[in-house]
This record gives sequence, C-alpha cells and structure tokens, in this order.
Amino acid sequence: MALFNPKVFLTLTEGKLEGTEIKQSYKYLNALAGVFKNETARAEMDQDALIYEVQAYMPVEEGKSGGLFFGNSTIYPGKVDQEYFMTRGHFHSNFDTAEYYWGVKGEGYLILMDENRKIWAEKMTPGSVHYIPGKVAHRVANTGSEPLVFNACWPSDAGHDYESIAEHGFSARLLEVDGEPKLVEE
Ligand code: PAN
Ligand code: ZN
Repeated sequence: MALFNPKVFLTLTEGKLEGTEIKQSYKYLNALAGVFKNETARAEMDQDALIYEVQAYMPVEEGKSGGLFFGNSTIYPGKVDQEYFMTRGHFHSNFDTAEYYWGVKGEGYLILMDENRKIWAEKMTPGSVHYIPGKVAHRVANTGSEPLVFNACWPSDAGHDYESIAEHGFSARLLEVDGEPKLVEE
C-alpha cells in the first residue's frame, strides 16, 4: 500500500495554506467601487491598496455537490472614512448552504444578515468559531491595527451570490464611532 504526503499544509499559527493546488486571489481597492458607504472617499484613496486576499483549496470541481472547500482570508487594517476594511460579502447561490469561519490572527467582526435583512455581528478573535447558517449573508471587517486572518470551510456547491449584495447591500455597516466599532443601520 502506498503512503502519501499531504498535498496541502495549513500553517496553524498563520492560517496560511501551502501547496501547489491552492488558488490565490487579491482584492484591491479599485475592485471595491460602491462597496463602502463613502464612495467619494474610496475613490480618492490609493486604488492599488490591497484590502484583502483569499486562498482556496478546491479538491473537487466548483458546483459539484458533496464536496468541501477550505480557505484562508486575510483582511488588511484600514478604513474608508469611518468604515473598516471588509470583504464584499455574499449569500451563497445555493441559498441554504452553511459555512464555518474561525479566527486565527487579529480582530474584527463577522457581520451576518438573514433573508429578512435582520443583521448582527460576532466578534472574531484567534480561536473564535463561527457557524454561518444557510440563507445568511456574511462579510468580515477588520477593526484592529494588524491583519485579520481567518479560515473557512464551505460546501463545494455553495457558490457566491454577490449580485444581491451589490444591489441591496447589507442593512447595517460597521463604522468607527467615538473610537469604537458600531453596527450602524443604513
Ligand atoms: C469566504 C469568502 C472570503 C472573501 O471564502 O469568499 O472571505 O469574501 P468575499 O467572497 O465576500 O469577497 C466564503 O465565505 N466562502 O464561501
Ligand atoms: Zn461564504
């Protein structure tokens, strides 16, 4: 019987994935037009600033049911006006599919919004575990001064629906108010 080495390594203290099959993507400020509340402020900032990056290990074809994907996201610290750097956020296209996120480094909030636009946020810190139920949109904001790193695991047929967020947004935004993060209704 053959013995194999793992194809993928997770650096446990950094949350980073290593291996030849890891897909890597980068989200720069110029790709986030219309995402932040103050679009004028966003447009005046350095458009080449790296806001977040994502690694994904997708051992089965995307869209195939029954598989699981594994990811890493790193959100850099910063704000557009009062609003913390954050991911675009999405519902899953296959609406009733769940996901796990867990914090590895840094601090921030996981912002969750259900199909009735009810919204809440969970604090993310190293070791915090977050179950994202199906039918719940999710986005992460970095409220700290260091990169916020988290890992994720989601079904291979979940898909990403960015369009409904682009159209309707989240019902609240995480803003810095008097030096503290506050979820402010739109
Ligand atoms: C994550 C996210 C990742 C980037 O892997 O895709 O954190 O956020 P956006 O996709 O919203 O830009 C996930 O939730 N996958 O389902
Ligand atoms: Zn997701």
